[in-house]
Order: sequence, then C-alpha cells, then structure tokens
Amino acid sequence: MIPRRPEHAWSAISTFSLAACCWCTSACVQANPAFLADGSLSDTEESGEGESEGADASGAEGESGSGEQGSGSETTEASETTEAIETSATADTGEMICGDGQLDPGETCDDGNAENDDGCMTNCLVPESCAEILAVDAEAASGAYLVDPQGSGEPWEVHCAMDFKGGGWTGFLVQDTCNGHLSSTVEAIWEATSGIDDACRPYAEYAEGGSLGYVWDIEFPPGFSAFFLSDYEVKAIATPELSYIQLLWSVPAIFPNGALSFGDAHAEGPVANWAANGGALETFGEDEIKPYPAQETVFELSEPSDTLRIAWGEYGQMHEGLYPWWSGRIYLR
Ligand SMILES: [Ca+2]
Ligand SMILES: [Ca+2]
Repeated sequence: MIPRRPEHAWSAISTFSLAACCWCTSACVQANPAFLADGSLSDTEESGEGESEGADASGAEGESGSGEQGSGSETTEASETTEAIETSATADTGEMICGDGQLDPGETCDDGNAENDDGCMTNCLVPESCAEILAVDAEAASGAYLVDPQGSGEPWEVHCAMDFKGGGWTGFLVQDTCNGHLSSTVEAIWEATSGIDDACRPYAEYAEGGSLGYVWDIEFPPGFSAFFLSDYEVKAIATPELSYIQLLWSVPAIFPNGALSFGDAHAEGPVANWAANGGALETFGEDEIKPYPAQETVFELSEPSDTLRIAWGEYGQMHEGLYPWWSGRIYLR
C-alpha cells in the first residue's frame, strides 16, 4: 500500500510540535521527528535472511549471560562459575573478562554469547556499523544485524551487505531517519510547500510554478567514505524534470530543470546525481514512482564524512515536486 501525499503541507505532521516553524524563514532547519514511536518499521522492511534473534545489548547492564557458548543448560551454574572467575580475576589482576556476562571496564556490552548479530559482538563492544561487525567476524554473512550508530544504547536492525564489494555496508531505510534511529534534518534553500508524510518521507512541491530547493542531512556518526543505493525509488509530485546536473549544494536547480543528488553534507556538492547517473532522459508522469538510475553503484566521497546529504530542487512554471526517497535502502561504509 502506498500512503497518499497529504493535501496540505503540514497536515501529516500536525501532531509534532516542531511542525510549523519552517514557514517562517528560508533558512530554518526542521528536525525529522520520531514517527513510529514503537520503533517499528514500515511494510517496506525486508525480512531478509539471517534474521536477528531479537536479543539486544541489554546484557551490558550486567545481566548474566545466556550460556549459549557452553552446554547451555545449567545457566545458573554457569553464571555462578563465571561470577566466581570474575570476582577472582578482578581481585587478583583487575583484568576484564569478555564473555562472562558482566560489564567490565573497556566493554560496552557483554552478553556472554558467540553471536554478532544481536547488538553485542564477541569482543564485548556494541557495533556502530556493519563494518565493525565484519572486522570482528570476517565470515559474517549478509543479513539482519543490530547496530547502534549513534550510541543510543538501543541497537536497532539494519541490513548488512557482507558479500558486496568488500562487505561491511550498513543499509538503512527511510523510516530510520525519523523513528529515533538516525538523526536527520530537512532544510530549505529555496522554500516551497513541504512536509513529511505518514511513512516518514520528506517532500517538497510548488503547485503553480516557482523554485524549490531542499537538503536533507542524515547523520551517521561512525563515519563513511562511500555509499550505494539498493531498490531505491523516488516519487514525483506532478511532473518534475530532473535533468539538471547539480554541482553545488547551494544551487539545487536551474530553470527549467530540477535535480536530485546525494553526497557528503560537508562537501561543496554531490557525488551522485539523477541526471548524471543516467536519468536525464527519464520523464516522470503524474505521481509516478521510478527507481534511481544507478542502483548498486558505489559512490566514493573525496574524504570520510559523518553526514549523508540528499538534495532535491526544481525551478519551473509547472506544478512540480518530489519525494526524494520513497523506498529502498541506502548503504554506507
Ligand atoms: Ca565482561
Ligand atoms: Ca552477542
């Protein structure tokens, strides 16, 4: 099911207190708010192989381990044993023991098991990215993993692409930008009617001609130096022309063409662009959804960054606009 675009810019986000601020100035920044308060993802979520076991890193709070590493049956006994070892080790040497289910200095978690997909790795660190998981387990398979990129203390599920071009790619969904998983902001360079729909997707449009330009910055604190898009789709509002090859973030469109671009928010301009990547001749019909023209194509940044930027703009006389990320995943590494 495809949620409909709301009729009025802010109707879909009227429940958010910060909603109305962006009418005031062209430079105001709108936080992309928590949307699915229960942390659930939309129906676009892939089930994926390698389903995570649902365990989290709460073992970090000092619970005893699950005992999966050993015979697994005498949990209490195993716990008592490791506790004794721990006490002894601490008393004797102060050395940390990873895998004893106790949070020791130098550990950010210790769940006492041998799994790396549950938000606590076997080195007793909570992974911030799929690259960290691959570094711990070179044999890790592609699939669902729990990670905590922002150090929130609540690891959440991403898809790790472990067998694509070196592996270690962290793949997240548009919904992760407003359910508390990843911080993001939407900023108007050229302001138009805009908002965020009920599935967490920002959009901007003008109904009777004019210009619009927006940047959407998504923070990824572990840092990344390359990205690719997978099953990534864009939805038109009316009939935008994305034939402009954007070079600078500060110039989102040139009459009569618009643009859709991706890159490092700290750089001067994008490294991926709809028109430059083969979409120049693609035309959108009314409310049409199209795949980004370069899927599974790795785009390299000139230097590592911690913030991905998605930019879109339009400049023309017709009713035009865009949802720059309708569905699919973005993978960072
Ligand atoms: Ca420990
Ligand atoms: Ca684990």
